[in-house]
Amino acid sequence: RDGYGLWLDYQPITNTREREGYIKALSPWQVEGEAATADFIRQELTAALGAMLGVEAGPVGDYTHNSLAHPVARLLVATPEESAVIRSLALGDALTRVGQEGYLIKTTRYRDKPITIVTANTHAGLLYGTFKLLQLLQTGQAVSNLAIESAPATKLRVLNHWDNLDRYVERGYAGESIWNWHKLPHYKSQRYYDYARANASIGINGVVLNNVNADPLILTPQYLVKVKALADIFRPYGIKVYLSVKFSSPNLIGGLPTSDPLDKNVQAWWQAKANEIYSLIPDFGGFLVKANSEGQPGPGDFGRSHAQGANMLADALAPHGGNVMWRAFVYNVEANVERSKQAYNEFKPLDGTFRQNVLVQVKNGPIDFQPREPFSPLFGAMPKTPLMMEFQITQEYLGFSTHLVYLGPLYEEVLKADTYAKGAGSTVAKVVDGSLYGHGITGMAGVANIGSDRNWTGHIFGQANWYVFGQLAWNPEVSTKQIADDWIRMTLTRDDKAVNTIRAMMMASRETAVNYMTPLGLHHIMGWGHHYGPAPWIGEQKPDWMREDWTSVYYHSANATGLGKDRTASGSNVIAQYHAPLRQAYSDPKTTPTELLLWFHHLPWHYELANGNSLWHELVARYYLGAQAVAEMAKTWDGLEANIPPQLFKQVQMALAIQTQEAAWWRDACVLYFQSYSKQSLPEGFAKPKHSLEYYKGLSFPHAPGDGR
Ligand code: BDP
Repeated sequence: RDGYGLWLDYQPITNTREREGYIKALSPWQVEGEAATADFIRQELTAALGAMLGVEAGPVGDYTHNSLAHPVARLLVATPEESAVIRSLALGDALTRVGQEGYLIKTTRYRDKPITIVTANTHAGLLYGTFKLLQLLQTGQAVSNLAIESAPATKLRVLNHWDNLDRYVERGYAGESIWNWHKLPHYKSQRYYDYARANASIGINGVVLNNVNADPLILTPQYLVKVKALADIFRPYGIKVYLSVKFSSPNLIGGLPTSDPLDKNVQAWWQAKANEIYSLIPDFGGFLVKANSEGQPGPGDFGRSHAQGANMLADALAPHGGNVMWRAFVYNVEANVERSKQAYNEFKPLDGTFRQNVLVQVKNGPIDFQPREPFSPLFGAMPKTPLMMEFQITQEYLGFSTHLVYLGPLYEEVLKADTYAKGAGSTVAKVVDGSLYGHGITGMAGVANIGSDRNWTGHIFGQANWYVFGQLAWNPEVSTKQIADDWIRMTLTRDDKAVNTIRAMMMASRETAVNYMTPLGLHHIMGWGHHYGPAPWIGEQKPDWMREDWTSVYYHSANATGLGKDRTASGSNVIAQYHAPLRQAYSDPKTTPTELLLWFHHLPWHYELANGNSLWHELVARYYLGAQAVAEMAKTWDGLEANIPPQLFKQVQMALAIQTQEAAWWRDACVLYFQSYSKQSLPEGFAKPKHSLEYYKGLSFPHAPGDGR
């Protein structure tokens, strides 16, 4: 086992009692229906139940029989439409409740015999239900008395691939893009099917194939046939394709003199383009757009608003049922407004002016995907607009693909955060799932960490981040601790003791990364461009060409008196963008969560924290704690060798050795750097860094993976 099988690497169930219980409840099994999806479900059950239980593929009679007369299996997977047996069962309005993509898994009786059914209104629902049932087996749960009713909380559950057409993956750390554009459409790699299957197993139903920094060529006929090939592969797995589009495409590939969204010819160009796409891909999902952000073109180039730009695209897609996912990741150094405030300033006034098929896609934090930030104040500020969550699964700021950082707790922290937009309980999750404001169209996007590395994500534990993203998009309220537990059992080991140890490791890993990288609310102090390693000194001597809001000093504001970014009324006043009582809480360091202290406040080095430590002391303590925790994690992992498949064990062990080194590097570089401002010695008990600050400043990484531009 080398990691290719992900969480779907069905292992034989060795506990005899357990296995016999499963066989009794589920064998023989049967899938009714003829669609491609039903075939796929048949294949999956054949493989899974074969491997886990040793039962043969068990079709009972004729799949297409659709009659009450023919023999019925113990496990029946079918829609009511395709199964007279399902239709004959008294399911009440349960199927209505689960909607288009949900499912029921139920132990019931048919002709006086026990039967387990997986049923749904659609084939996609059947697929999700089947994977859920298999997950129960993989994680050792009882299946003799099931009554599961599940429906996704969000409609669009989408991976965003930042993949360029030349296969470079922006912020990708797991090899080149899995899309081999050159060989498409004719060469259909097995990877595409395996990828779709993995996504389907966690409820992901949309894939944006290309980078938000989009190449306009993706919309040319030459590429659209390639896109179609992928769409055809993904369809039976319930997955739609979307494309990132460059706003200036009408000009760049359409030969028009402008891309102004109010220009009739530009509108006609997009309409024709949409027609062309839908003639190839009738269920095409829509467009993702990064506009007027980090140098990308947009409606602002023509004096138009984001809404005017988004609406033009929305109008082109609407007749076909497509959506626009318009990103709110905008900031502009010329605006002279502190970066974290800009998205809100620009988008909030547009609330209510977007077409019905536009979602505004908002990154979880106001700046970027930092190890820790408060939630973006846009959540809760645009009641009339569906806001799509954008999480980053790829670990751009969290250790690339060598650091073990389980992102579940980060996602959960954001989703559970209370915006207070409509009083207490107005969580980010409720904004995103549409329940707070009654939006019908909702979604969650995750920037993929997938590449052509054999194990998909570079780091085995990166798979857990892909997995947890899918699970949270389905149900944002679910416990990420439970998800970690399931993932470990499905991927690494079913030994209870080992599972507990690994789960504890995973659950602590994000806080550990925060501690050795950016404790106490620090942020954006990493290497220039590639974002590899610590570089809090960026911007100390700023050359003219350097954007101030890309420097580190802009964010940590260290000086002789103290540290941290003042975002209260005496500073940039971001706190005004939050609802009461957060606004008040964040205005005072005493009522600001310690974890976010330096995100909101510039505090004196001797500022006393709740635990009695000075800011300087606590900062140092957290850096050392973080680095120490990684070393301990590595030791813990060493003790698990007997429980983990050898190749997986080794991969993680090597990565942990790198992480141990890099955590110490972060600690030493940052402590020395901040010490040059605090002018205080290290508190007692903390060993002196090995090298000088100059040494760390002098390190350079010319070919570290980055943005590829
Ligand atoms: C930043 C990345 C950059 C992306 C940008 C984005 O550094 O590569 O293009 O986000 O989300 O985090 O558009």
